Amino acid sequence: MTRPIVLADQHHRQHDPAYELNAGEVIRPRYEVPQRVDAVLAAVEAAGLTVRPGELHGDEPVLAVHDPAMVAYLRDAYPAWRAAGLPEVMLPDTFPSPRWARGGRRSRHPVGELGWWCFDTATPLVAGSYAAARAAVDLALTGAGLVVDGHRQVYAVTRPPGHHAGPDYLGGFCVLNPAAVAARWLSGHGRVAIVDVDLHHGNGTQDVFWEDPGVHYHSLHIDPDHGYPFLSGFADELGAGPGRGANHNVPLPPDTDDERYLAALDRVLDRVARLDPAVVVVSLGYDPAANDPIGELGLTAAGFHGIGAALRELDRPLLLVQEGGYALDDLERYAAALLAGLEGR
Ligand code: SP5
Ligand code: ZN
Repeated sequence: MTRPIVLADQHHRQHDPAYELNAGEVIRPRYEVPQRVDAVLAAVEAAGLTVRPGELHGDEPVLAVHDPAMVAYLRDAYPAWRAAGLPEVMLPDTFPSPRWARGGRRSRHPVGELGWWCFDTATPLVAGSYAAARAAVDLALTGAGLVVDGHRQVYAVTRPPGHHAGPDYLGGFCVLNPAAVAARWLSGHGRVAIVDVDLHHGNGTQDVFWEDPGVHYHSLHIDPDHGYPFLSGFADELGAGPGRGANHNVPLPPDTDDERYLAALDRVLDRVARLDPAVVVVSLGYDPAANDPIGELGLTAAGFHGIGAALRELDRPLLLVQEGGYALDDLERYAAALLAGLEGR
């Protein structure tokens, strides 16, 4: 029996801002921290799984998802920000109101420019953030390559996360969208389904594939009336054009427990099985946990075991890509449970 391949390396550590904002308040310690990867890897090591690093990939698959102007901006923004005398942590505070669209005119001021690309004040950037996000994309693409080579379960332990980053915007702790880049690349090899079990709706992934019938996006998440990202993730968002019907949102009420969550996941996975995808990309968050510091759902470790087991039962090649999960003291336990479920233990 082949065991999951785990992909991780050290590049993510370059993304480690000194603080975050939460509803305008300075947060220390932060939620989206390097220790999250360490906790998952502790579970990986305890399970006796081997870890491999990512391999470098060119920009082409990135530019098949993200606006080249945004990628160029992210690559070069930090020095310009600092040269303007701005703080060590880049955060926007001014956003284009819809009335200011003016044919897409963009600010030439570094603060205005950041507010154009980034949709919230919760996504701090530092000098190494782009390199870290780009390395996370490399990790997901390395995983996609392994899946195409015949590996049945690959888990890319990426950070920063990605599913809130869209074609031409970033936010929600996300800079680039590794799962979306991998899924679009994989769709050159057959039909792809994404199953997003992060607590939050993956608005970015939804927008990337909104008109794309080759990648079906399915997400279970906190009802946007009760949690972030507030304006995306409703059940009536179905996709458009040739992608209409290929987007499937399952908003869940606060405190949804293991049993109700897994019942909803089963219904989603029935649809995925009927689609008969060549590959299933899983946007994996541990933030549906009851004790997640920013979460509203009610899962326990048994719930994550159930998610792993249900994914295993799909019997499709799986590429799991790490998204959120912030209960630092319990992430190892949640990852261990998920891996056990995946392996049929
Ligand atoms: C990838 C991912 O999980 N991104 C999440 C981004 C969430 N950002 C805003 C979170 C607001 C949480 N506010 C609730 C605080 C409760 N103490
Ligand atoms: Zn999340």
